[in-house]
Amino acid sequence: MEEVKLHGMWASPFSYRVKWGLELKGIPYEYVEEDFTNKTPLLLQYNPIHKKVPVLVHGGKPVCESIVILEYMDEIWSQYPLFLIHSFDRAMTRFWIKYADNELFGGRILFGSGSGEEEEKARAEGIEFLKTIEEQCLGDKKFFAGEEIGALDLAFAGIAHWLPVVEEVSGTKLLNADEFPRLYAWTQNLKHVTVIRNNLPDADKLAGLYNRLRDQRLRSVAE
Ligand SMILES: N[C@@H](CCC(=O)N[C@@H](CS)C(=O)NCC(=O)O)C(=O)O
Repeated sequence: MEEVKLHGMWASPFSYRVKWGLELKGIPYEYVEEDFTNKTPLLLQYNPIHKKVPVLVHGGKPVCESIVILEYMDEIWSQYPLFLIHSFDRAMTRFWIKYADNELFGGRILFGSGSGEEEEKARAEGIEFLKTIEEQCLGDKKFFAGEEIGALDLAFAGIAHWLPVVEEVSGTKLLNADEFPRLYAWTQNLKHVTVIRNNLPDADKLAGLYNRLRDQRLRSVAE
């Protein structure tokens, strides 16, 4: 089997999408941790356009962008398909992932200019986003992909583990169990899946990082 390497970063939900995909498929891989203040020359060589993680290197060839990587993995390793089999279902999955990846409200709440107005707008958009995916995408299913987790669950996992940290650091509650019972139940179901549970960044460490970055951002805006 050709060598598989994953360049990632411990706090990056995009890196975890790929890590979980590899774990679900049972693919042995070497993990390379990237430091964003001192990226490895290999990362810059593999992803010269965006210079971002994750990058999956398969047999020396780099594949970039988490969702492109997951699709590639399904084509190369057919066990535990992450995308659904039927073309229509696959198209819907891609649609919702694109929708989610355009919604960066968490980043705006945490690392915006700190203005109350901007945070309130990001919060309102976040709640609208959660409502849309609960009603129109999750419905009454256990997981977004059905009975087992799939690409959509990996793509939305930020809501289950990263969002609570964003809420804590910013003091802004979005995912209320009373308001979003089905989505909240999904976050619990997801965190019970062994591969997810065993591969999550420490929430306190994540909160420490987000606090530092938020302070830096607020100081630079104040200057
Ligand atoms: N659309 C990309 C997003 C990847 C991304 O934003 N990666 C961040 C970490 S979460 C990164 O590498 N940032 C490094 C930097 O901006 O210098 C994907 O899905 O892979």
